[in-house]
Amino acid sequence: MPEPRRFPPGFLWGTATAAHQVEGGNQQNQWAQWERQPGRIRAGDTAGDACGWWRSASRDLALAAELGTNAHRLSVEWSRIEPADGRFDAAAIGRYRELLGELRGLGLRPMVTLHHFTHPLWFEARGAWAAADAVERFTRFVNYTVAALCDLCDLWVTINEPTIFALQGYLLGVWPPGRRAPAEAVATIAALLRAHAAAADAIHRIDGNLQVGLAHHIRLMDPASRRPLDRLLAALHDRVLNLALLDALRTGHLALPYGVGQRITGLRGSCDFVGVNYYTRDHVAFDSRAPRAFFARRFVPPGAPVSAATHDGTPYGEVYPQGVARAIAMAARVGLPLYLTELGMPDADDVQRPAMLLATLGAVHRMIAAGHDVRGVFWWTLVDNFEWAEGWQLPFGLIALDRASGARRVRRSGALYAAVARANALPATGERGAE
Ligand code: IFM
Repeated sequence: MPEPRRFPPGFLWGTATAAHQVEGGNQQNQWAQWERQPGRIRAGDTAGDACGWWRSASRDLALAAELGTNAHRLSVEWSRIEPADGRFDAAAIGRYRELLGELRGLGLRPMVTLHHFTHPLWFEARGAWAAADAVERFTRFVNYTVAALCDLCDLWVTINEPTIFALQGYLLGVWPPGRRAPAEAVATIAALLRAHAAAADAIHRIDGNLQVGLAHHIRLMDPASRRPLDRLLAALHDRVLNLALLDALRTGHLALPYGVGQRITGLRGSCDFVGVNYYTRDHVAFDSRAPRAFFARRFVPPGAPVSAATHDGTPYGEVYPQGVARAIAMAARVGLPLYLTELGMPDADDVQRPAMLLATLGAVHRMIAAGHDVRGVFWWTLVDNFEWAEGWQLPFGLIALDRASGARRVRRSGALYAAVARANALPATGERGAE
């Protein structure tokens, strides 16, 4: 009889959220300001009360425990903890202590992200990451926060998806601050890597046992054909989005296109683990009419399975769960243990997600069996929440949220995740989806 596919003992089965997407009532960060500008967010949505976690997350955290998970990744909201430059709010820290205490009480090991796309309005007004003292300001916040919470959490992510934050906000202009300036995008990534290195050093000084990483979004880039120009463009986009950051972590130097070899103090050796956020892949074709997109057209080939549509009608992405294996292999070049800090897809009716979930976890299992040091999975996300420029239109949750009534309903994929998490194993047979 075939054996269940077991994961290593102590494997973390988690879900992931971010402060602005679930807490509600965050008005003092640059995203809330962006949401107030007409036309920025699909259907005019705002995060609003989100999932109400600032008042109480108890119901959702209890559901996370009922799902059999043993970990949860959340982020802290800098604008709550430091509402004015240099002024810290003990009550906000108190609330985060309560949240972390609640998680631990439910048997969920917390992983805390310090910067997940949002920062205070006062930081933005000072020039955000372009300011000469941005790294110092961030490190001061990190020192305060980690010192206040480290007895409750030993897994820390400094910055979530530096490349996505910089490209969306400073190159494509679809996120705050709405800039379309390639040089600023590159400078922002460099500044975020400096901030990460300084934060990691601060965290390790507070307690050498704390584990620190950065969460990197890997979006696979495949050439649309064997034509040399398609291959060249796919390789270039792969470098910009995926490889340059991993190489910077490995070497401690800024690689093209973020820099020309400049060393970043403390970057090499800053991480104890690398966090990988994987969702999908693009096909890349040379397109002479697309100079703004660096002469590339990125698309999903006709006929490929796709997830829900974004505001412009294009899908969020191809459903390509087996790609997680390639993302793991790619991140392994840094030579550190890995956590899959986000995996998921938007699927309101949960038609595709169950098979995609099992196929994804099957691929993770194969990579572990092949010797990769993957220590846990944090599914994005626990409960439907505010999806940035897509507003409330892309539900990623294992739990569906009815915003009108506040009701929660565990989706079928939630029940499947629960079965795998509880068993710490995938079934040998059964629903295996597109594996
Ligand atoms: O919701 C986001 C999250 O904040 C960062 N990674 C991708 C998710 C889905 O788009």
